Amino acid sequence: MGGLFFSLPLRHDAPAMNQAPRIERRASVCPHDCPSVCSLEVEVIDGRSIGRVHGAKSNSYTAGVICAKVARYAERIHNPDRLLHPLKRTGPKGSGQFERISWDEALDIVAEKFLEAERAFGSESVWPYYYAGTMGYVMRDGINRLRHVKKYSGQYSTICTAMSWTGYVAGTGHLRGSDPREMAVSDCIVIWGTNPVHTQVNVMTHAMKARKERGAKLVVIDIYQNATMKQADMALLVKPGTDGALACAVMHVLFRDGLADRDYLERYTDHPRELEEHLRTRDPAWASAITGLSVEEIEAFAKLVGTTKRSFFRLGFGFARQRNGVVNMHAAVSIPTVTGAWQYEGGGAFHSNSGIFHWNKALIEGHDAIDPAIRILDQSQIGRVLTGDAEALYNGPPVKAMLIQNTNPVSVAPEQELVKQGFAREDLFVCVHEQFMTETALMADVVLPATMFMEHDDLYSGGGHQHFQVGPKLIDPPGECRSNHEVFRGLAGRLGAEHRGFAMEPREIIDWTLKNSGWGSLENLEAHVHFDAQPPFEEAHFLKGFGYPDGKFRFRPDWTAIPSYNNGAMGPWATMPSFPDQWGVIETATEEHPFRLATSPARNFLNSSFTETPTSLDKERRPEVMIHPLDAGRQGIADGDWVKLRNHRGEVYLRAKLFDGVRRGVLIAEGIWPNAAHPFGRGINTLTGGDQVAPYGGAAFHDNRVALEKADLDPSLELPIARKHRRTEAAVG
Ligand SMILES: Nc1nc2c(c(=O)[nH]1)N[C@H]1C(S)=C(S)[C@@H](COP(=O)(O)OP(=O)(O)OC[C@H]3O[C@@H](n4cnc5c(=O)[nH]c(N)nc54)[C@H](O)[C@@H]3O)O[C@H]1N2
Ligand SMILES: Nc1nc2c(c(=O)[nH]1)N[C@H]1C(S)=C(S)[C@@H](COP(=O)(O)OP(=O)(O)OC[C@H]3O[C@@H](n4cnc5c(=O)[nH]c(N)nc54)[C@H](O)[C@@H]3O)O[C@H]1N2
Ligand code: SF4
Ligand SMILES: [Mo]
Repeated sequence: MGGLFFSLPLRHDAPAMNQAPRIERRASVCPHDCPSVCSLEVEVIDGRSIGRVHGAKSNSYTAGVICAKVARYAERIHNPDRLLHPLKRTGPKGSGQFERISWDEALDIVAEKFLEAERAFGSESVWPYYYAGTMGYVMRDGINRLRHVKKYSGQYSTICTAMSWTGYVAGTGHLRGSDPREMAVSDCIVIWGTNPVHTQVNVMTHAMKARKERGAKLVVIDIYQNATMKQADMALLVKPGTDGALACAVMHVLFRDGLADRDYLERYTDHPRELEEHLRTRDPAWASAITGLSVEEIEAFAKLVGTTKRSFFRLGFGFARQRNGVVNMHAAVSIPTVTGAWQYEGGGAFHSNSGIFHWNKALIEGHDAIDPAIRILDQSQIGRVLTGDAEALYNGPPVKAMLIQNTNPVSVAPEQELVKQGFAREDLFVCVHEQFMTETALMADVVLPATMFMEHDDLYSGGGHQHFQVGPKLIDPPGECRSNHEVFRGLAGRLGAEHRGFAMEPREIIDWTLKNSGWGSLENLEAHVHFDAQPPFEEAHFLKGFGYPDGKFRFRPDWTAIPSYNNGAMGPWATMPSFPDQWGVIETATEEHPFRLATSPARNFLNSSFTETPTSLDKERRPEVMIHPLDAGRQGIADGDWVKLRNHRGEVYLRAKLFDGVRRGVLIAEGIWPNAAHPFGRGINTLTGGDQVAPYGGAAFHDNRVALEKADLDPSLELPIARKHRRTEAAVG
């Protein structure tokens, strides 16, 4: 491994009159919340601005390929709508009326409000809230240092990974798996509940290589014919939340037809014979009735993975965003364990490598200041927390003041009606540190302008691969933008928060973190550009045993004691099945709410990011919901009509898109569009729930029962797309 450091000026086409710009190609790494964490080569023009962004060929996972939205990053970093100066609210909350103030004044206000809340309601009434808008460790997680030192309420980060990680680790005991580059030497790649063509394009690079070079079969399991399924050799279109049934029937066939590796099972797993017995009644006919697949499809899939030793299960986040998602993830990772595929190169399973880096975040997060008595509030329940739900507050004080970084909860969090009510509270002080005037920033009292990744130094590691890398500061930020670290610092001084981390520069923190995690030093890392931390084959494939004391994979996990993600059991954990099964806790359709809605990711947005770039908006066009033509016809809905989706949480308007690649009774709304792109400013998360998924929480974004009806809105109504986040009520009239 290793790579080149591209600092030689490369000449591009010279403009006709002026001197040719000086273009350097500099190494960087994509900071966005995407498992691909691509290694980048950025064209830096005259040391001041950014040109094209390329995928690094020197990184064996990125392999020179990145997504289109980051290739055109100049559109985001040099966007005229970027926040450039601190702002103070002058009109009512959400009015968008702000005035420019100085950084000193802004930080003084925030500090004063935090101290005031602390005096009146205790330190837990301040809630720093953040997420993965940047995946850089210094900038993303440094907020926890301030929180620990000041004893502010903590955040239990459930919104994304709580279900999928738990389900996977329940079986394997470790958050790691077969080297994802091994997909290229696999004979069968099962892409399950992820849409990599949209969400992590590099999976396709390696999978397609196997297909081209070895004739590998590509199986895609999803609930609609998404962009990835269009490329599949075997497309399994299941009903939402039924993957547990499919996995059980597959394993039933494997045992029934002698395709289970019994020697492997005896050696490496906890209860193989009980599992076989348990599966005896879970046959393909049983699963067919649940999943909607035919018996033949299930038999064919089971036979394929049972007879192809090098079968690679690439398990995504999406199918775990169902209320039974943890059980389904665990059931899926049980399949390569029954076949023994883990033993072969190109075989086994992969979900995330986040466990291989063993980062020591003590300095970044200020672990020496942790007080275990301080409550930790559930990120996904922000709507309930801010509206005073006693259970969500652990019967503690209300939240009175917040600092929000790298996340846009007014758009992305479930139970949007509650979230909006919370942010509208006059007695809640909110400071949002952002790159754009997001819908959360619009609700703030103080808005601070943030740097982007090429404007500060940070350290990143890949969840979907095995490299880590530093993304250095390449250009100066525009206006008065400051990094997250500078904000912690500025506030720490004013709040009397003492910690050596606040006095250190990001590069010093990175160096300390590398050294204390066993990964050399900053100097060494920069000399290599990126470092390949892939564990040895035997470890990645669990050939020395799985991550439990007896080394055995758990077919029957103790759901209250899964390593790595645990804030105490929550949700309906007590009724979880012991062995893989179809667990009946999803929001099944009812007469009143006869459809099942999933909110899958759009290709040109990344969560709520890139909804501010013109090309992404043009490509996604408008918020739409995919409806089977027969379902639409029954209700007199034509393609392009306005429709209303409604459930007990609220209602949302979008355009109908008739599509026979969804099952009847299933609706798909790709997003996340700004709320303001929908009539009445109600975004898709108005419909999603914040109830905690068992056993450790999380939001079931793809598991919603809804009613569908044709909406009585002017058919020619086109909303001014939310580029400037204009208020839509006026537009709708
Ligand atoms: N372009 C783009 N890229 C992104 C993102 C984005 O919004 N846009 N988001 C980023 C983030 S934060 C994350 S966590 C990752 C997530 O990336 P993924 O792992 O791909 O997960 P999801 O995006 O939640 O959903 C993936 C697929 O799961 C399907 N699905 C939903 N329910 C079920 C089910 O019950 N069974 C099955 N089999 N499939 C189901 C959805 O239809 C969707 O096609 O992507 C990252 N990359
Ligand atoms: N309906 C529905 N809702 C979902 C999902 C879904 O599939 N469907 N997916 C969920 C998932 S998996 C996730 S992870 C969440 C993610 O939701 P968010 O956390 O909101 O995700 P992002 O859009 O990635 O980032 C949020 C913000 O971070 C800002 N930002 C980026 N870098 C920096 C920085 O260095 N400093 C500061 N101060 N700000 C920065 C960006 O400008 C952006 O506005 O959404 C969840 N919501
Ligand atoms: S694929 Fe993901 S990691 Fe790679 S450039 Fe695009 S958003 Fe960034
Ligand atoms: Mo996520």
